[in-house]
Amino acid sequence: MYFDEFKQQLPDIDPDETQEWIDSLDGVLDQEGENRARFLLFKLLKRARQRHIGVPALTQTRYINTISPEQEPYFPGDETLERRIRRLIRWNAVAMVLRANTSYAGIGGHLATYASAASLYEVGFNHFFKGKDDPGGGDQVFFQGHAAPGIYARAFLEGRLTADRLDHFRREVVPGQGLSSYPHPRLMPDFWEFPTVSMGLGPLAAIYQARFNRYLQNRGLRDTSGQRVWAFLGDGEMDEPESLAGLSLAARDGLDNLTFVINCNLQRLDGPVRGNAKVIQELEGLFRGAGWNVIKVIWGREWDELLARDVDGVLVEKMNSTLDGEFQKFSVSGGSYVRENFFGPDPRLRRMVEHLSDDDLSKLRRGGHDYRKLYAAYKAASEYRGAPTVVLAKTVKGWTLGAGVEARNIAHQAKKVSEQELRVFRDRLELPIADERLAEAPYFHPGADSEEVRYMVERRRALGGPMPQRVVRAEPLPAPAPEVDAEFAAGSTTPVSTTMVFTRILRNLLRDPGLGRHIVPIIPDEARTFGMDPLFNEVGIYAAAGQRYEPVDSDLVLKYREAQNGQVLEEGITEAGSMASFQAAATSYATNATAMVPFYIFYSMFGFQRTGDQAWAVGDARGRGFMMGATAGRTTLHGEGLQHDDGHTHVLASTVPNIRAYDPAYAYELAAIVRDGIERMYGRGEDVFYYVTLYNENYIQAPRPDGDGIEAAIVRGLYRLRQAPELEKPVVHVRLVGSGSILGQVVAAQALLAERFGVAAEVFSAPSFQQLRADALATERWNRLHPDRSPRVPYVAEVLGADGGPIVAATDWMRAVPDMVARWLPDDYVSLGTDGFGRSDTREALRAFFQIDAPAIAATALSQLARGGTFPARRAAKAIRELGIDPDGIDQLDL
Ligand SMILES: Cc1ncc(C[n+]2csc(CCOP(=O)(O)OP(=O)(O)O)c2C)c(N)n1
Ligand SMILES: [Mg+2]
Repeated sequence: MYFDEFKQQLPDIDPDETQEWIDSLDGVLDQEGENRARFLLFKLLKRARQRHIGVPALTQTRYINTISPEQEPYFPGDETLERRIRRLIRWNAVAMVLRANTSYAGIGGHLATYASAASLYEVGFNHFFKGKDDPGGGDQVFFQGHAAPGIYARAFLEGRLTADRLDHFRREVVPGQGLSSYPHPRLMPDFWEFPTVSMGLGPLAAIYQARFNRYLQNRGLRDTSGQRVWAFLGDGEMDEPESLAGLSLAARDGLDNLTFVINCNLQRLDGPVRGNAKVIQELEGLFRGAGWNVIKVIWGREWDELLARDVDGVLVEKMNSTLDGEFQKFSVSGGSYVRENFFGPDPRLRRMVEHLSDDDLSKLRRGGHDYRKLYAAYKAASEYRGAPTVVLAKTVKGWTLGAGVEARNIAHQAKKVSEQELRVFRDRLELPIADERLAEAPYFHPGADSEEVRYMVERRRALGGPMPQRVVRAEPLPAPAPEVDAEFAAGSTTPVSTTMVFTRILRNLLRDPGLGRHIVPIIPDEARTFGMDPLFNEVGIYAAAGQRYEPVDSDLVLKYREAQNGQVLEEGITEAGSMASFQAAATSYATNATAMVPFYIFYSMFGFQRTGDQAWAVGDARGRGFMMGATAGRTTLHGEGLQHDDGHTHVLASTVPNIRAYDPAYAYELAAIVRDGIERMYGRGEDVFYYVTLYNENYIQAPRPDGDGIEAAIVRGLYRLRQAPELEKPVVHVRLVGSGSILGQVVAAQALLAERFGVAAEVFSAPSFQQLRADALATERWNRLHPDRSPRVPYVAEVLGADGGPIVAATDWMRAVPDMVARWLPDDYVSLGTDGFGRSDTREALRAFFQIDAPAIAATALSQLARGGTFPARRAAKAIRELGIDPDGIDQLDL
């Protein structure tokens, strides 16, 4: 609507007045030139903004600091002392990486990133980041992954890490002894909170973390109003699609509890981020366009005086028109080059710096190295209301590391510096380290009583304790009440899907007096597909602004109800955003001292396949919760075709070490898995999370078999569902195994074998091949390491022993899933599955095509019996044809 004001066809109530304004502009342009005209227009726009006229913000402003010198606040710290602290940290960060690489060539580590970001972090540590003891609960800081050395060096000075610990940087095999290469809560659970080093995931996770803090607040679960989320990011990292994916959500939800700090050193790994343009300007446009508050910190204080004398606007124009690639060249080329090539070409600019020596010119710093400018930016960011803020800080990669590294294209990879360079570095940092010790790159600690250490420790104490720090102080949650799942033991009388069963479990959980408030349903625009839309009205959809309109279905019971205290996170079509949301909820027991139970329900194909890296991050972050892959199965979801039919995410899920993956067939199995999961994660505090697949095929849900220990067996992954039928002798035996929706085909195959071929089959349900494999691997390892003891038997082999005939396993997944346990079973174990691309057709046709239907299972059993000599081979061959299978038909993998 704002843009309409500029349209010509809008009526003009005073054309003469309008023409006067246009004439004035023309006059300035003709007589005083472009710079003056631009200056005036910017002034007018600024004034318009101040007076709230409602003109949209420019997406790009001039290439100068957003906060001008007269707007800078009083700096409350001791700038000189804080510089000395920075120097100590810089030194130790470098020493740690050098020592590691001297002792263990190739162990790696980064010097240049932290060197460029030291001031960005230190302003935060000394003046802004609130620790866990802060009454508001403390800030949540996402550290740039490869800046970790500097964070360790600070912890060393504070006395949180010993020199020995620093000497174990990147050597973590002995638990508790090493320091992770990057932030990994899995490996340093008392230190790091947020895994960040997979670029792009940090910015997205930080946005959803800030949003989740608001969710907790608005639902009355925890007061998070005193907390701020800080995300430190690289300018190269911003090219990841995930980095920008959440920007509009952050603005829409008014997340003024969120600050991004982007370290714009203009470089990534290989070279310049935007050599032919300006990354800061590009990012400003993106963020401002998305509705963020943008603060640019481009120039250090030395430039203030020059800009104040820029009466013709030539300096600003030069700043605007110089490319990042050129700025990099100025950084490495020294003062006289800058005089000639930056100031020199324009005589007015050249005159402006006549009073400065070449050395002075080389010391005209970038803003990200000016502590006061950063302080002003962070303060403004913290005080800004109504939108998130991004601080775009221009820095030099490798700053202080010397000419061999600073702003060089190789800076990112630099892991070594010569003794000579180290000497220069030491002198620059003014540290009392003897020449003869330089070769060993010793750590330097001035002592706990030194002024520096006392100052930094005192600052942290005043701000609520050390940072980073991960603590778990959430209360355990109660087990679900019996009413949550009692109904599922009886099975169903009408055909229903496991998705419908799950919806029922979720509803019961939401009503559970002890757990209900802690349940977080997360759904990316698919609730209706899964039959979960009744939740919209029942518990409401979370909306920061509540519901400011009357929904079209307001007269219906199942209305689309948004509310500020809504419980469902209806994320819209963003699996990446939903995973970030899941991560925030799943780690809430640690990051917000409030255990929450997220159920993230999604189209299974678009889960692990699309956002597998985020699942890995959840595992790293020790997240706890349930990922529910609905519409699972290559043939069970039948009409949607190749891009939808998921027959492989159980393989992908099995690559995450702490995931428990389940493929339940019946309501009672699903109920047992969910109950065990809640007790395991929120009662006993195990750092695992779940992947559970759900189907949309309606069938009669079997009643729970009698017998003690059935739930335990379900959780372990395998149990006998049906005995072999009593048949007339002589009887041949086989064993059939299935999971998920294909268990029904296995049960049908049992009848087929008995009725048509006189073969007696037992049926086993295997809700988790992955858990069976985990148990077998652990058992095998024990046996390998204890050759003198009688071997233990893996659970899968115990249940499916050597006797009982060949074993045929069938699922709606790739054969790799049942094959996970093949190694521990007799040689005649064979699997059937859905390898190959899916396609659309009827379920029956698809299951015949992939050979996982009852006839195919029965035929396979007969074939295996024939190979073993207990069934006539010619009869088996005939049976295959009788069962409607073309033995020479096309293999689905060849299509
Ligand atoms: C998803 C992903 N891809 C690649 C990398 C490897 N990597 C680590 S740092 C880096 C360059 C980072 O550049 P930038 O974001 O500008 O950070 P800087 O070090 O310059 O602050 C790359 C490519 C990674 N960590 N994650
Ligand atoms: Mg960079």
